[in-house]
Amino acid sequence: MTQGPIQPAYDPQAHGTGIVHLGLGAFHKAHQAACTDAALAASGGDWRIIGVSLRSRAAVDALNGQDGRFTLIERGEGGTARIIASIARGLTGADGMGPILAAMTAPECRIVTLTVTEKAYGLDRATGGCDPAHPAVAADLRDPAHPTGVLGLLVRALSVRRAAGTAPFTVLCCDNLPSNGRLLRGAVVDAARRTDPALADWIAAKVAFPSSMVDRITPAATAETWAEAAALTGRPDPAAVETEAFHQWVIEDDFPLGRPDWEAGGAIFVSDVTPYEDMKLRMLNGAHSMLAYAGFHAGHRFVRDVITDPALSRLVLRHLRAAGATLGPLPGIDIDAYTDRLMRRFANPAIAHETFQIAMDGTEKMPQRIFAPALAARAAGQDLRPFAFAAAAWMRHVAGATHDTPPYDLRDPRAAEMRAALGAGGSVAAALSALPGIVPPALAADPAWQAPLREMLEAMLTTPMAEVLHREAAAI
Ligand code: CS2
Repeated sequence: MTQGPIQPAYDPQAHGTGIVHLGLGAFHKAHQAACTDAALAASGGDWRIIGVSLRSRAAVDALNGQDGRFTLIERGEGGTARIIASIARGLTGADGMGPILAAMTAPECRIVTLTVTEKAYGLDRATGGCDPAHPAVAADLRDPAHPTGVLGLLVRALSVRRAAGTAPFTVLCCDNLPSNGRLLRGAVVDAARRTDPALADWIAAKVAFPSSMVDRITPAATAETWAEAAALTGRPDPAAVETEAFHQWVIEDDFPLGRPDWEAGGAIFVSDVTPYEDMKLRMLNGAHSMLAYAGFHAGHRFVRDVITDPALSRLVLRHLRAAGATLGPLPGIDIDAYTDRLMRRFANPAIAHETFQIAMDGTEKMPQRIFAPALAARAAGQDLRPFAFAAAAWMRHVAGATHDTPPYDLRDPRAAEMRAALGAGGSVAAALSALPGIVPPALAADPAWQAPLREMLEAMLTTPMAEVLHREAAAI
C-alpha cells in the first residue's frame, strides 16, 4: 500500500440519516457501513447511519471525535485503504437509552440494522420466541418503557412509532444466525406479546424482518491497525478497522420504506436467503469454529497459522467438503470454487484473526455451525466423523484441560452452567451433550455419532492436540 486512502466520492453532509445500527463494532464498520458508503456514492439518498454501541463508550467517542469518519484497511488480494463516511455519528447506551430511542423513533429512521452478536438477543431457539430468563430480556419485560437490551429497544421503539402513527422501520438482522430475520421476528413478537398483545399483532402484521447472510473476515482492530491508519492518513485514527478484501451480503428484498442502493456495494438481493446462510454458516463458520478449538489447543494463535499446519489444514479441508456435501442446490454457486476460496481466505497472511476470539461463545455458535449440518449428514447417510471431530474439539475446550495449553478463560454466556454440569460427575461428552438446546437429542443418542465423538474427545483430553491432529489427518 503506497498511496493514501481513497476518499469518499460524495459529500456526506448532503445526506441525512435513514438507518440506526445497533452494534457499532469492527464488523459493522467493515461490512454494512462500507456497503452503505458505496451506495451513497453511487446513488445518494438520505441513508447515513447512526451507529449505536449499547455498552461501550470508547468506540463511539473515537468515531465522534472525527465526524464519524474512519479508515478501513482492506488487506490481501489487492488490499487498499478507504475513508468511510457513511456513519453520521455514534451513540452509546452508557449515556442512557433516551437518545437511542429518539433516533429509532424518528420518522427518518427507516431501517434498523443489527450486529450485536448471537448472545445479545435473548432468543429461545426451541420455542422460536424470546428467552425470558436472558438477563436483558427479563429486565425489559419487567420495565418495557425503559429498555436496556436489544429486544426491549426494538419493542419499545416500535410501540412509540405505532402510538405516534409513524410507519415501522424495517429490521435487518446481520448476525450469524440461521434464518436470522425470522428468528428475530419471532423473538420480538413474543417479547411484545408478553406485555402488549395488540402491539405484538401490529408488529407481526406490519414489520418487515428480511433475513440476510453477511460475510467478511474482520479481526478485532489492534494498536497496529491504528498505527497503520495514522501512517496512511497522516493523522491518528483510533476508529480505524482492518478487514479482508472479500465481502458478501445476500439480503431478502423486503424494505417497505425503501433502502440504500446496496447493490452498488456488491450486495445481492434474493427472495430466500436460507441456502446462502446454510452455505456460509456450515462452511466458513463451521470450519472456523472447528479450527479455532483445534488450532488454539495446538498452539496456533492465528487462523493463518492453522493453515500452515499441514495436518490441521487437511482437516479444515475435510470439514469444508463434509459441510458442503450437506447443502442443497445453490443457483450460481460452485461449491468447489467456494471451498478453494475459503482456504485462501483463511490462509491470508495479512489477516491476524485470533483463534481464541473465534472460540468464544461456542454454545451460541455450535448449533447452526456444526450440529445442524451433522444432523443433515446423518439424514443423508454421510460420514459424521468430521462433525464429531469439531464437537470433540469444542468439548475439550469447554473442559478446560491444560495438559497441552496454558490456563485460559472459557468465554461463553453459559460458562457457569457448563462448569456445573462438568462438576456433577459423568463423562465430559455426556454432560455437555445433555445441555438443553445445544446438541440435538437424535444426534446425541446415535451410536454412529457417539463412538467417534467419545474416541476423539478421550484422545484430546489426554494427548497433546498436535498429536491428535496428526493421527486424524493421517487417517484421511
Ligand atoms: C467467526 C466470524 O468469530 C467468529 O465466530 O467465525 O466472525 C467470521 O469471521 C465471520 O462470520 C466472517 O464473515
